[in-house]
Amino acid sequence: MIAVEGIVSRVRFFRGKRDYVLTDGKTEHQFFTDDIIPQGSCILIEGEMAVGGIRATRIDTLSGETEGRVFARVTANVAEAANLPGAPVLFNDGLTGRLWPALIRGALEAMLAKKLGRSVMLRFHGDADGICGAFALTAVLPCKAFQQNSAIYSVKEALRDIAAIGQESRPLVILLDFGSADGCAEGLELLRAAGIDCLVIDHHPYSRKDDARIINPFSQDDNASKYTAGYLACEIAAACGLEKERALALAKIACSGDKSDILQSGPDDAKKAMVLDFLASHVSFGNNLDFYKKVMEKDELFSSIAQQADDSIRDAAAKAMARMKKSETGQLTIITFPLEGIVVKGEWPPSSKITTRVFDTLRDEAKAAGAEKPLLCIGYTERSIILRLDDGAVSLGLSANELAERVKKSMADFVEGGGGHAKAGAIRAKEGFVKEVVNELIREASLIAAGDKRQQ
Ligand SMILES: [Mn+2]
Repeated sequence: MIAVEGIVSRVRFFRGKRDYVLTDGKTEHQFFTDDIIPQGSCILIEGEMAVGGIRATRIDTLSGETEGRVFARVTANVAEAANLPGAPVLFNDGLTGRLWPALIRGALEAMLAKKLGRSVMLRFHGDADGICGAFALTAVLPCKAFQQNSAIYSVKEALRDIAAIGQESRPLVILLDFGSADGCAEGLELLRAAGIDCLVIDHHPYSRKDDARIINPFSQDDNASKYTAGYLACEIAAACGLEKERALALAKIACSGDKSDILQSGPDDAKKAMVLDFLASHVSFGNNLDFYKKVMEKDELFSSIAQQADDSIRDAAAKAMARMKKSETGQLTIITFPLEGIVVKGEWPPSSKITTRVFDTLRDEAKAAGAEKPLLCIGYTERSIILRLDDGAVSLGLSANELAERVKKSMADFVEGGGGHAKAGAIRAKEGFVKEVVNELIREASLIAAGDKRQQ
């Protein structure tokens, strides 16, 4: 007689009969029985060896402490067999090194989920960063993947997911590129109450830093958004065995889409990111990944979409330039333009892309005319302000991030948030106050350009 304990990881129907796979994380046992056993069950079987596996004569469902013990052993066995790398595979700096234990935990969770045949639902943010991360994760872990456009995982969405997979085998929900904001806490709590595990891979500022379910570089540093969620997902996928080249290629597109410079993305990555952003802004909530895969695989389709995406940025930029205002202080040229009526929130093209295009166009024109001067471009909608600076402006002592920090302090009642790098930044103003903030930015920038560098 044979006795084995473990978790039922596969159920197969074959010629009117069921056969099962029982795993302890190291060894898989095939067995069959007339009983109906749900996938994910933790059981002890006794039986005899027969053709096609163990013929079970007795099956006990394990619960409580015994189940906990078996589950822990399965986890330990998977971890041992996984041979996970000791350091980040794609980009190893101080921060990713410190984040590595959390990333490894995510990788182990994914490997375990695959081993146990868990029902996994992946909700990815609808942009290049989220989509590339989802490509990477689904390459190592079978998931049902769906796009999410809102930044908040609401109670409503949690209830929908509970209805969708709550009854399945050891359900797991993964939120990618959103999910750590405080506004998501209630939704996540509901999942937990429904017995659904969850894992959040995100790179937005958050406050619940003791939540072990959240993998987020802001746990290590307050200025960590450049470690994008897509990059983190690629790092996890690489630890799970995704070929390094493929993981790196996806991570570069993800970083390019989110304007992160950690991986030296090139023009090809930027083009792919633009196409994904363009597509994502055109498809509605709940889209799965197949559509994106198809476009990326078909060269002709990809090129024609890239062309369309680019044309609409060009058209929007032309409209914005027809409205721009110019002011000059010393060497610095400041261009401002309202994007009201040109940008529709959530649609293509976004204000950041239009502002960048105006900025590039003006610089190209100045260069062609041999009249290059330090340039600051400010595009704004009802709520958001986009800043672009060239090297000349930076050498005058200007920085988009610094400007954002200044108005956050000097206009605390008018500004909700903002930040960025030296040459690019964004500010969120409170409703009705965007013009005041833009005027203050012009004033501050003019002061600095006029030589008032002591404040830096
Ligand atoms: Mn992102």
